[in-house]
Amino acid sequence: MATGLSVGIVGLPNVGKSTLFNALTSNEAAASNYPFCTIDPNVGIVEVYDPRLEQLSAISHSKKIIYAAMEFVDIAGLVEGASKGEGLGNKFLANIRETDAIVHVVRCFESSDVVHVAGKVDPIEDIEIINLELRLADLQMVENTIARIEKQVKGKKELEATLNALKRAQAHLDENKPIRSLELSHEEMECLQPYPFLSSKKVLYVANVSEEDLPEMDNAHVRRVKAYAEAEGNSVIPICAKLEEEIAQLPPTERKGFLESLGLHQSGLERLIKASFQMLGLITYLTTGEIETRAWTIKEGTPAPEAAGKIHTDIQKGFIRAEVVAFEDMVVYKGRGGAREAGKVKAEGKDYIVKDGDVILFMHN
Ligand SMILES: Nc1nc2c(ncn2[C@@H]2O[C@H](COP(=O)(O)OP(=O)(O)O)[C@@H](O)[C@H]2O)c(=O)[nH]1
Ligand SMILES: [Mg+2]
Repeated sequence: MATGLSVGIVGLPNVGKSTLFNALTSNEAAASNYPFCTIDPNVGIVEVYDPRLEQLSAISHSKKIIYAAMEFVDIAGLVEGASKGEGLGNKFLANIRETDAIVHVVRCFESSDVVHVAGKVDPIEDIEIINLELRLADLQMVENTIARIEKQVKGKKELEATLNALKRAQAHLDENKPIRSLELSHEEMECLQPYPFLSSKKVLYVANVSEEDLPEMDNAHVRRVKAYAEAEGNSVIPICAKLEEEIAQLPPTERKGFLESLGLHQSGLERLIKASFQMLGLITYLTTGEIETRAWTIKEGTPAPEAAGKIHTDIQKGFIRAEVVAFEDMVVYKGRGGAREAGKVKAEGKDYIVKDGDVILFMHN
């Protein structure tokens, strides 16, 4: 995968997944640096817009800007019974296994034109249908794995820990709980690491509201989803997918004015991308020069050499130090030279933990 970060869009049929996905990926500015974005019609690569890059690029007179990127996968066909193979269910469940996190779209709009699969709009029931399928698929996987390992375990003590961890996972799923809420020891976590549980993935709910709910994007359905998600420790982003579709068709220069005319400040897609970043604990550091200004995505808490490894493994291996300027200082002192004169360039060693907005020049041999 080109970006190293993939999010699966799930939800019942007719809730607005494809509308949202198409808006994300038809965005004119999107994916210009990612030539592989058309391999699969259900997979799209989206640039993570970040105004800091434009500012830095102007300071450095960069020839190009490369934004961070995220992959979205439109996972269709999840219906009640998917874990039993209903409606090609297993194929779609397999697609989810390959993603890093889940965006769960929930229908919070009433519309007599759009049929609801269950005949009425009830976001909590919808959420629970999907979540149940994910847990059932996990349960099936865990049962098959336990059966297989039990045959091998005789004389192989090292498999016992894995077997015990799998049995704990099984018991948890049997209680109707997602793996994400199972507290695991470090050892158990390592044992379960090879098994891609669907219900262990982080979830962000998108409450798809009607055009009539703009600009507040609040209604009784949304409030129920928020309460439900809060109890689970998950977040909700209210979005009007129909509106996002319209915005994506506008030339980029007209989007802001259009949003503001509706009383909105940010597109739902921007909020969704930001929230996905946050959910995955990701941050961005920056490099800038005449050739390019570029965003690099790392996990929060990444030490400098590993962050450098994103650019090239040679820089990680030969790491000497990181010369770090905070983004704000780059702006105030108009570049690295000015920041240096003002004493704002810090030389950091291999234990330095990279922060969001660090503008870094790596020294290596
Ligand atoms: N009124 C309204 N209709 C929507 C909205 N989002 C999606 N739809 C409609 O709902 C139908 C199903 O949407 P689609 O994105 O194909 O759903 P999917 O099955 O989840 O991929 C389409 O006719 C959309 O135009 C929305 O925010 N408001
Ligand atoms: Mg669809």
